[in-house]
Amino acid sequence: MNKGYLLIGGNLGDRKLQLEKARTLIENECGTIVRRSHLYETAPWGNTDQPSFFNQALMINTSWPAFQLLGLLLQIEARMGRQRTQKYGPRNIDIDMLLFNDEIIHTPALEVPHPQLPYRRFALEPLDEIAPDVIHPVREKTIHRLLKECNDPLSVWKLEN
Ligand code: PH2
Ligand code: MG
Ligand code: MG
Repeated sequence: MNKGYLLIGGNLGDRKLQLEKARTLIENECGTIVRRSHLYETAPWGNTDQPSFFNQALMINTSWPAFQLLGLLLQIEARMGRQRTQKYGPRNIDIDMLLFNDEIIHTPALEVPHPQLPYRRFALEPLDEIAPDVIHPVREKTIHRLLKECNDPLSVWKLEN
């Protein structure tokens, strides 16, 4: 069984509902969600002139290898009506693979660990809630340590369910 850590997020429409829908589709098609963080409201990274995001980290058990999983995640985004307009722009749903086992993958279609993970509080903070002791296979540091060392000044608020 493979272990994947995902970050789901969005900042358009009913943000809580979009994440709920994404979790349902992930469970139906990709594998079992065995851990999930709280929802976090997070200041928009990259392009600050847009609504704040809701983000959540998930740990899934899946029998799919990384590339097949990516294909399924992209299909779910498409089915949920994800429009790809501007880079870092607003979106109703985004599903990113943060980690996949301890694999290191560098391809144009897929990079794992997610190359921006160490620089983004909106990803590290939820991930730290469910995987503080997991070791980042490139940095060879725990997620908790990466969070402590992260300089991203953008705010992240844990939501009470
Ligand atoms: N995703 C982005 C760009 N900026 N900002 C926050 N807070 N959360 C995101 O998930 C996010 C972002 C590109 O995927
Ligand atoms: Mg993303
Ligand atoms: Mg994405």
